[in-house]
Amino acid sequence: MFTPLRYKAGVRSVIINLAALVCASAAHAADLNVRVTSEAGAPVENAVVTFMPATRPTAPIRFDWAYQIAQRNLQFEPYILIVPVGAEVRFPNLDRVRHHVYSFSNGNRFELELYGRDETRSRRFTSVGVAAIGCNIHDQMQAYIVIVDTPFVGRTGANGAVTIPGASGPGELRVWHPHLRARGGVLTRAVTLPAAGAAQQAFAIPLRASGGHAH
Ligand SMILES: [Cu+2]
Repeated sequence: MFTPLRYKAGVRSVIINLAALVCASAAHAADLNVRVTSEAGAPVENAVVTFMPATRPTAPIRFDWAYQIAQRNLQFEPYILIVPVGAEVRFPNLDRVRHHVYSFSNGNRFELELYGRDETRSRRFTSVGVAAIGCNIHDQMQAYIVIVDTPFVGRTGANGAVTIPGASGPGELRVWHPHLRARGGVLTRAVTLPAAGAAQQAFAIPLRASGGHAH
């Protein structure tokens, strides 16, 4: 017979078991930790790391950040934007002055003629790759849109590290950085990631002098 007390204890143990299950699955999810440094060992910020699994994911790719590059204080924000191929990117102008946004990058050429404050233009990016973004009026304005066809992607922080959740199995790991001295600015490495637990990968990348650019 179930007494109310034993029933309560039963519910509690079910809750505890559920919590244990959730913790266990979080601990066993395949996390890919990648550290990117210069050849001298300094952390490299703004490197985009992608993992392309041998078995291509078929689900639509969606990221939880805004597909947007704003113009504010004569700078693009953010400096690096990652979007899935086919995404429409907005370019709101939050400055008092007008900007003329363009890219000459192969497959992603576009030009947004001069437009002014609080106006927005948008543009769809249909080619996987990198679109270097500039402004015809302000040479110092620079940004990059990295267009990807994999959900396993991230950008390194100031500590040169990025964690890409859910990546597992065989595939190709790629590191791109605007100043990386390699063909297309990309280094690749074939890897086989474990199905569970955390995997560690490290890249020491050759960098071009950045020409004094803040990034
Ligand atoms: Cu401008």
